[in-house]
Amino acid sequence: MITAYIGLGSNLGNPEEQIRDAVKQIEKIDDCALTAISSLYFSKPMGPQDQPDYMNAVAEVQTELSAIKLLDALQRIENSAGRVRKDNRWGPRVLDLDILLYGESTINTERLIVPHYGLKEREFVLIPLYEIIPSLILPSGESIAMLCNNIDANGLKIHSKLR
Ligand code: A4P
Ligand code: MG
Repeated sequence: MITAYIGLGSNLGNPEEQIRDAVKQIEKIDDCALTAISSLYFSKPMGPQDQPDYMNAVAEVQTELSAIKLLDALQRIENSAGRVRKDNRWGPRVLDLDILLYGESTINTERLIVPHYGLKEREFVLIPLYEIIPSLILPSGESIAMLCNNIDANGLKIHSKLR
């Protein structure tokens, strides 16, 4: 059994509804139990500024799935939310589900890079992660507490509880 962390993000359509719906879909993944969920946060867009604000959250799961099977399941949820893959980097999206951490694993394959490459620079990932597991140490040896201390919150704020 592996503990993995999933980042949820949305800034198109109805972001709150899409994130709440994605949480329900994650709960239904076989061989995967949702064990914690952060609050739902408002965040300012990273990247192009001419796009709507985001809503972000982080989920903790305990899973028997391999990392790639977990990615398959998350991409099915993204696709069923109507996600259209475009090549505009950091552009707006209906639903983005990223594997932030998969146990202590470091993965570097064509389809999957874990820990997620943006993890340490994103307040909308670090702060929700800290909310659910303040004692977390990354595979790099860095603590989530130290990373949160050193990041600009960039207007990040709690919108509502997800549970
Ligand atoms: N992939 C590799 N590693 C992973 C991983 N750890 N988890 C591959 C998930 N997927 C991973 O994904 C493209 C490919 O990455 C997948 O097919 C998978 O094989 P994608 O979801 O289409 O693209 P992406 O991850 O969204 O990449 P992109 O466009 O660089 O976006 P980012 O970096 O995720 O940023 N501002 C705020 N406030 N909040 C946000 O959530 N998100 C973005 C998107 C921009 N600005 C934001 C937010
Ligand atoms: Mg993604």
